[in-house]
Amino acid sequence: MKIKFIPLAATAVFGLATASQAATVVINAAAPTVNNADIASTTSTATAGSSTTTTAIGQTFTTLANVGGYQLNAVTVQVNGTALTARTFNVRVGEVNNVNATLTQYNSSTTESGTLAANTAAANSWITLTLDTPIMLAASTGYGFDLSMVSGSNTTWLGNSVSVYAGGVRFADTTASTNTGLVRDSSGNRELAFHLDIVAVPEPSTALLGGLGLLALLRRRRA
Ligand SMILES: [Ca+2]
Ligand SMILES: [Ca+2]
Repeated sequence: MKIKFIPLAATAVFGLATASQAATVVINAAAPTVNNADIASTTSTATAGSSTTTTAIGQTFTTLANVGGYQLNAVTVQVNGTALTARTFNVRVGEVNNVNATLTQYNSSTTESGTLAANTAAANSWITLTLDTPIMLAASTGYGFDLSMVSGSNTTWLGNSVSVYAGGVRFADTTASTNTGLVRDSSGNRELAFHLDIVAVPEPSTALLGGLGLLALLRRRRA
């Protein structure tokens, strides 16, 4: 009887591995609240490029200085449009060498896909892609994220025609379909309207050693 359960277990594990690549996608009228270690630039004055199956639109950003680093949970971008048909996005996140470079590429990146159901949104709504597997970010480091289409209509984003966030810049990557990592700044000085849900990671050595030291001290006193 036990042998019969092995294929079932293998199927279950495989299913979990596949699901880990799927982001959850929702749309809201308002931008998420900025709290914890979130990085956001939520003003918009103009359209800021369209994500297609061959063009990714993204934004570079710079993490703050927390020694333990950060965890990126979700990416939110402001969309131009109201009657949105169902569509599937690729959201890619990776480290870059220079957040304000005119031509750069990801040193490494990870991608998840997520589908937005057809909806009628309020004007200038915000699409949030919550990552199935949160991404760990190092302190004081340049990163970028971008969005391209897997299927469905092209999606046009909103942003600023001038720089309002010093830690990065909007970019377009016309090689998104091959995911080769070439990232091109399409305008030089513009911003996506974006929000990154980020929490600081406690420095593990300090917390762990502090706890162990206290425990050892208590044990010594009791002895
Ligand atoms: Ca900027
Ligand atoms: Ca947050």
